[in-house]
Amino acid sequence: MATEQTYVMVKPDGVQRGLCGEIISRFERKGLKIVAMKFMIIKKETAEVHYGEHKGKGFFDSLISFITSGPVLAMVLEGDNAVSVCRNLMGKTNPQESAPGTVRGDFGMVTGMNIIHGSDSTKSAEREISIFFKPEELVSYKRTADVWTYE
Ligand code: D4T
Repeated sequence: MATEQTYVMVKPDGVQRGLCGEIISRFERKGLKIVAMKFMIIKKETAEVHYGEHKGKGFFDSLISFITSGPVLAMVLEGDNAVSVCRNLMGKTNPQESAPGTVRGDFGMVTGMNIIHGSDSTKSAEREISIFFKPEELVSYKRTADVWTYE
């Protein structure tokens, strides 16, 4: 089993639209384990580090001002292949192309307000988790439901 941790974040539009509970619930019901969670307003400098790969692109400034415009709900989720499992639950970057049943497919209309972020690789996950969480904020525990989740 390839147990991974991934960084998932409900963006300011998702928070403002009251979707935090719905989104957490989807990940929980899937079988992912919550390892850490934090509600915060991201500082501009931190947002620029997080989205560093997009620096210089046309949408960079609006992306930074959007992601810092209100609170986000940041979390670390764990499970077998958690990175790709979470990306599949989120849907494509453009919500108009996301499949129904995904978070973006069910709730979003435009790429610039696509409700949720999730790491796109285990390398990105490691980097993003370390930007938003201290190692001691990741909670290590045994989840009894795992015996009914994994063979
Ligand atoms: P994030 O990183 O937010 O989970 O989104 P994705 O991984 O699905 O997509 P991304 O890195 O390509 O884009 C990051 C972020 O920028 C916004 N965006 C993206 C935008 O406003 N306009 C654009 O043209 C693109 C490509 C949306 C997500």
